Amino acid sequence: MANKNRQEFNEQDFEKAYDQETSRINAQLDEEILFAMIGDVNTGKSSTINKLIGDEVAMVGAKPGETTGIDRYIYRDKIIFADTPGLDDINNRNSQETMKFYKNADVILFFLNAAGTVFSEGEKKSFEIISKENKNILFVLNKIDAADDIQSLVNYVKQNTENKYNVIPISSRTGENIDKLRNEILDILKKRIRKSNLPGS
Ligand SMILES: Nc1nc2c(ncn2[C@@H]2O[C@H](COP(=O)(O)OP(=O)(O)OP(=O)(O)O)[C@@H](O)[C@H]2O)c(=O)[nH]1
Ligand SMILES: [Mg+2]
Repeated sequence: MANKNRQEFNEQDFEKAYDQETSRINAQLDEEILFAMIGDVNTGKSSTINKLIGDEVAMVGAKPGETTGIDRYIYRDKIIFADTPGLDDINNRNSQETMKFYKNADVILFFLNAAGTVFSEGEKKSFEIISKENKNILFVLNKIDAADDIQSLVNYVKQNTENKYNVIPISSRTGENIDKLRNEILDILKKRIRKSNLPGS
């Protein structure tokens, strides 16, 4: 019990530090940065938005195809998370909307379900198309609470993408590694600030 309390305390502390850091970064950003949650249905895109924002803003459902349109969530006025319909939504029109939308994203969080077929043939095809247009991709391997041997799943994704992209294993259910995902997002944002401060930019 004492341990649990301590962990909760640390999480709250971390949350506060993260809030302050993102506010500071937000003030230094010249333009809006859009993070798009992209991936097959049911991979936990909406659940992860809720964890990142710290509130139940996005609808989550066990039934695939819960998110039916592009939903923008403003985390800070220049830091935006966009939720999207799954790439393999049986309602093809919803998936098509995502395949149009990802081009507007500055950063793509490409979601995979650790408890399903990780980086399936369908996902590989979507990834090929998307990565041709936009290489700012971060893989999010969600549902690690419901899977075994996470490291080999991470390795599998890396091997199939020439080791070019980071893969963050998380659970948006238990909150495991959400801090890692947040840190990765902070790093991406900090690089943006540095870029815009370069002479001539
Ligand atoms: N075990 C487990 N279940 C999860 C996790 N994240 C989400 N889920 C469950 O997976 C289901 C789908 O979650 P959503 O967040 O709605 O997934 P989505 O990718 O937004 O799905 P669509 O909107 O249908 O494309 C829900 O039943 C969630 O409770 C996780 O980390 N672990
Ligand atoms: Mg959704």
